[in-house]
Amino acid sequence: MTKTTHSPAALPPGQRRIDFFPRFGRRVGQPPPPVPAHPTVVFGGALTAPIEITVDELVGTDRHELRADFHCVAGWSVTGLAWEGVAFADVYQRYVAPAVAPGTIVTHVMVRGLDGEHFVAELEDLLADDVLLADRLGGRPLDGAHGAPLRLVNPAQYGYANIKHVCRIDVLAGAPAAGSPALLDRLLQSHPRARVWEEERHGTLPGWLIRPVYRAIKFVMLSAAARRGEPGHQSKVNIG
Ligand SMILES: Nc1nc2c(c(=O)[nH]1)N[C@H]1C(S)=C(S)[C@@H](COP(=O)(O)O)O[C@H]1N2
Ligand SMILES: [Mo]
Repeated sequence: MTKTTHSPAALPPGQRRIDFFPRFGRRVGQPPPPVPAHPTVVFGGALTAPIEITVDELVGTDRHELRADFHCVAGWSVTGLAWEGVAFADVYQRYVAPAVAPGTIVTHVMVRGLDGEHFVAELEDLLADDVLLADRLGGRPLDGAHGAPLRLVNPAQYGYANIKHVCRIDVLAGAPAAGSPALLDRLLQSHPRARVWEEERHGTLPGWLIRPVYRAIKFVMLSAAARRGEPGHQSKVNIG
């Protein structure tokens, strides 16, 4: 599978390398969501009818390995993660495209996790050949910290677009209506494309301008995780 065209030594603008892969994100204060005994993904939205497929079936054929860097909007990057799973594009062609309601042109895709987090991506961004639905990391099944049972991996987009614990994927015929007007949401508003090399950190502010805010968040969150003694902070086994 083809990967990034950027030099392996280079990081996207405003990013700093760290040598462990922390559990991170908005839900980091809560335990990871429990994984059902027989996890499934429901495909819905602009389909003739929703489709439910077991994770085992989804990842069972046409598997790929992907070595890729991971970039969080808060400014940390981990390099050389070894993911395994299936290409999002293959899943889309096999299950979703044939079920799209007649006359509908899919432009966006909403990916949702068992913890309720979601991201809406442009379909085109998810059809890139380095976008996976991954069930393994570093030669082992994904753990709760990093997105069991299945996670979206899109190295070209910030971490917040890499939804963990995937349980639902809805295809949409247009961009969704604007989100919550709450102050915190406006301050940390995601970018609709979230492309790391373009530094699309924020919905309205230039990436470089908002860097210090995210760096402060990174500092607070990584310090708290270190105090909790989370595994990524003692071992480097997951990466490289
Ligand atoms: N389901 C879910 N996916 C999520 C998040 C989350 O809280 N819940 N956080 C996002 C953010 S902001 C980041 S940086 C990455 C962190 O991934 P990690 O915990 O594997 O490092 O997951 C992303 N995907
Ligand atoms: Mo993030």
